[in-house]
Amino acid sequence: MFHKILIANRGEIALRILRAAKELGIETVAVHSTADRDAMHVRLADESVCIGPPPARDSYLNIPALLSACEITGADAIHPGYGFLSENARFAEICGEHNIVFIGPKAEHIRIMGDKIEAKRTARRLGIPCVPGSDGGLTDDVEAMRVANEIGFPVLVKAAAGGGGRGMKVARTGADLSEALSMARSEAKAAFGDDAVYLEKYLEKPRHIEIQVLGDGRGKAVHLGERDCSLQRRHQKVLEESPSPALDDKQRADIGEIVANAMRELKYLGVGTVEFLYENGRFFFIEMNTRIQVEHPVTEMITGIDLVNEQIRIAAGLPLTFAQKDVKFSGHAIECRVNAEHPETFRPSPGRIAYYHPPGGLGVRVDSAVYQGYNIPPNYDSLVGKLIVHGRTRNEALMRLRRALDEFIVEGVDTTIPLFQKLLREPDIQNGDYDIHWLERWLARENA
Ligand code: MV4
Repeated sequence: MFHKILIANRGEIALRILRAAKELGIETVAVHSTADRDAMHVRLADESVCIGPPPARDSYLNIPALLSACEITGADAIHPGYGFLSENARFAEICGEHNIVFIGPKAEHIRIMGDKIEAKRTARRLGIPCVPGSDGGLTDDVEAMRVANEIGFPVLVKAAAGGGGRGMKVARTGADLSEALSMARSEAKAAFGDDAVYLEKYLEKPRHIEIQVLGDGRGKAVHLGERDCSLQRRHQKVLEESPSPALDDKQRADIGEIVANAMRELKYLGVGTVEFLYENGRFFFIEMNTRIQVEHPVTEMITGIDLVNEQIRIAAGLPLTFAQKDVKFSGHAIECRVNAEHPETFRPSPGRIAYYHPPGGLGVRVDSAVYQGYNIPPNYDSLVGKLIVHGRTRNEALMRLRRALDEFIVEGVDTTIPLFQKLLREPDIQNGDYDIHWLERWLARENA
């Protein structure tokens, strides 16, 4: 097992990793920019190293600084968290070249899944159902038109180097297609330095359902159920829940088994999330994330499995301590991402937290790294914390979430707590009857 883990991240996920490491008896090194000097994970870590000024490119993305911090502290592993370098295959390789274990998947799998065309090819080869479309990148507009006529309009042009909604263009007719192609290519070139694009049938009103997987890298893998992440705004998840209100147990077991088998075949190592669009009873693979995700606590609350603990153990070469038959799902969990933003305009609201009182009680978890007197810096994302609740049923979880939100006091900055209090009064939310566009439609009506 590792002697010392360097946590190459900040905020709540840095604290989350620190907690898992400490419970495994592993020493922790916190790295921070000058803006995060007073961060909670810095205070709680065994050691800390300032790795640069606030801009991420000079600190949390600064590979030489991170490796130097490992060198001077003697850390033998790095946990990248999510965002920053967590899906940077080259960083994973560089860690290996310096005999530092990258706590994450094999670099080759990070690379494959980072190229959305390769990811789909691999998913298809592994028997995972995909959205109909081009089987690779599009060489020219003629081929694009041929594929579009085959699969039928509307179609979606996507960037191979994209993901998370970046570089997507809808074409509803042939006349729209060439413009959509050229816009997608130029945006992809500008954003990612790679203008490769591919085509998919555009699904009008899907849900976003993702499957959590865990593999030991040697052919054993399990799925840990799904998370319904359809409530999103500008491709940022706002609320996630498990199980999905749209699925029954057979659908859950079927798609879970397909994904688990695919990860066994791939010899996938560590945690991963296989993303699907779900429409009219069918699943369509869109992407795979090769990192721990913000919303992982939803899965932890219904399975009782500590995903970061498993990540660290697997990276240290230990076997999975359970098989698929041992994974039991219990109850219902819902997560709200509480941001320091205005609840209607979403304008970021960094600054000093004058008063902070998080909710508690049975089935309530708050994953946050803020505290009373903490100054939320303007340099990074605006996450104050994740409020996760668990209940025996979805209705119990909803009631508990409503109660916990009423208890959650954060003064000194705006937060999106009022947004959630309003959202939970909506019948569609209470009924679980929403798709990926529901939230933006609702916000447009509410803030009109
Ligand atoms: C799609 C789609 C409809 N049809 N692909 C957005 C981010 C990236 N994960 C893929 N995304 C989408 N891909 C096809 N063929 C609609 C979206 C999409 C979306 C997906 C999940 C959650 C929120 C979304 C918001 C807008 C568009």
